[in-house]
Amino acid sequence: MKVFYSEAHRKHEPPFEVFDGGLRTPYMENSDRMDRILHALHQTDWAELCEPKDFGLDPIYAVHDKDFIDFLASCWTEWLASEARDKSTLLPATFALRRHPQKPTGLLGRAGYYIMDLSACIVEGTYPAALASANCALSAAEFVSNGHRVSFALCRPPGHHAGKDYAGGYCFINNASVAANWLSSKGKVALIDIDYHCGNGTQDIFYERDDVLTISIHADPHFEYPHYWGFADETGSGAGLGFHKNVPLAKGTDDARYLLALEEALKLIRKFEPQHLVISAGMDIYADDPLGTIKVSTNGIGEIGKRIASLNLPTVVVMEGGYANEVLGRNIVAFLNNWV
Ligand code: SP5
Ligand code: ZN
Repeated sequence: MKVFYSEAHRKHEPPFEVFDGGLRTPYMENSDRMDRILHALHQTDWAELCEPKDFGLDPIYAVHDKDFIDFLASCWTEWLASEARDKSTLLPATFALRRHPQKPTGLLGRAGYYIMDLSACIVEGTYPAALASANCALSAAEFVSNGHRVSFALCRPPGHHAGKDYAGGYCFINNASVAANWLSSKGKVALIDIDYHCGNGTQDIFYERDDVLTISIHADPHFEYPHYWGFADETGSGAGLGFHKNVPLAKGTDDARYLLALEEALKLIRKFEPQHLVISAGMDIYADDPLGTIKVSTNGIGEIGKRIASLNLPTVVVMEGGYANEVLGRNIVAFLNNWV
């Protein structure tokens, strides 16, 4: 299996994030995650690592506002030139609610406009890492569109919380959405998001479209981040009405109950008859994930992969979250094994 991966992520290593209550915590979305996955992939006899190709900015502008990408490109230099005392990471303390159309010109005003929370911390290497990560997803999509049945985009930073014009939840550019949109020029695309958290950015990007079916299975936003998206009654709008599906799950959801929710999603995908499938593959549904409350086992993750693979669609697997670093490699291999 081709695995598209870039070392550029290593320079995106924010020193901390801020949890609810103001608790400064070491950044959970760290490069050790990739080292664990790389180690596990090297133990297999099927993983073939490849450098991504550079697709330029056009496929990124096709899903994100140019102003937002311009902000990501310039904010670090502006941050260093600013008056801030601690410049270790760019992190605003005031956030836009989007109820008011004003976009201020100052750096912190734009930062609070384009970032939704305290876990999308920006450092010098963030923008190059985010671009390389999107190029991994695009390279994986191109490979599959050339007639192969599967590829894995080992993306870091992840992408599914990044919307048209905002970053959030460790995500800056929505890799899976960039890939799905690129594939959509070749026919209908289904995107299934199994990360523990609702894929709000993906929902935002495709909400009004009927050519990309988006489905997210995740912890119920009544108790879990990202809190304001992911409810079952959000089903798309305009032409996209009926082409988005959220499946919120209760705390403690086990393998059996998860698989029931998955079957519901797979039924919709079969009915949609897409040309390609993109999977936002977060591994934070795992029982011992430090950010999760869902209790899916490694066997369960294997079974989820098996059932998705049984759709028999050309498939791009895109890495999203997963923070139980010690077992992250084992879990992603259990998932991908179904395609080899
Ligand atoms: C890609 C991805 O998985 N992003 C997740 C971002 C979550 N950020 C908010 C974390 C809220 C932390 N709550 C603390 C629970 C500790 N038990
Ligand atoms: Zn997640």
